[in-house]
Amino acid sequence: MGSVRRVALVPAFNEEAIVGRVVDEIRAFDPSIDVVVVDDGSYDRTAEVAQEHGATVVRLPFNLGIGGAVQTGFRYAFEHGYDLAVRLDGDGQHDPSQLDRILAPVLAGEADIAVGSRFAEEGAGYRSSRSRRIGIRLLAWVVSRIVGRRVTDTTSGFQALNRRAIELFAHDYPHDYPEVEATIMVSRHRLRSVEVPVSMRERGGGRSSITALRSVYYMVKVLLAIFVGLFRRNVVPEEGTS
Ligand SMILES: Nc1nc2c(ncn2[C@@H]2O[C@H](COP(=O)(O)OP(=O)(O)OP(=O)(O)O)[C@@H](O)[C@H]2O)c(=O)[nH]1
Ligand SMILES: [Mg+2]
Repeated sequence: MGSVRRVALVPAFNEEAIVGRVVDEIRAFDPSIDVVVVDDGSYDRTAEVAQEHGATVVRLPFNLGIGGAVQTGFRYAFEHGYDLAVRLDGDGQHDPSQLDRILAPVLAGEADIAVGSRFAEEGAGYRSSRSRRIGIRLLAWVVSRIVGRRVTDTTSGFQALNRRAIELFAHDYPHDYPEVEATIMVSRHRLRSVEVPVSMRERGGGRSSITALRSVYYMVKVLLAIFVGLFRRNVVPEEGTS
């Protein structure tokens, strides 16, 4: 892996409590990887903490939301010529010591994008509220039907991507419920995507964007977004635009 130009992209919104540890742990896994924290208009010290821990920080002028933050990261990766990117949440849920699992299929040239799944293994012990679990199953079923392969974790942001996938997401990334729609986008662009079993932690600090009450609302909206997305034109031509 030594010669591959690689970057870790970390979207973070008000994650001052944990983002420093996330940066340190990524470095512990791979001391020579570049770490880029996209600070999504935080009102706390997220940007300062990330910088103190040696990350490059891209500061958005105001809170764009997760999709905008993630696409900013991919643009950075594309424009700076990275061949390989990993993406981890800034709240500490993705364990950098498991990066080798998601990197393996991409480095082997078997996939353009590999996604860590909490639910790929039977009986995987990820704790979540009941309403959220039902929602997760329903979404997984809908998305699997659309993309024609089994997807178990439609909202996972723990991902490894090669240059082709970086290029696609640099040019076009959904903003509302990005991971779910992005999975479908990847399939429509005929990129090769695989799921890899991982374990995820509970949040290390801060606050989740999805409270129990909002789960149902989230489900209805995301299903609508998927439906609308089916009629969406592919923005990026099939052969790369670079
Ligand atoms: N909530 C939220 N998170 C953002 C935003 N922009 C970037 N992020 C980051 O995106 C990542 C995912 O957000 P989370 O709120 O943890 O979403 P989640 O992981 O699906 O939900 P939990 O499982 O409850 O943590 C975190 O690293 C956030 O810091 C934003 O506008 N809102
Ligand atoms: Mg999270």
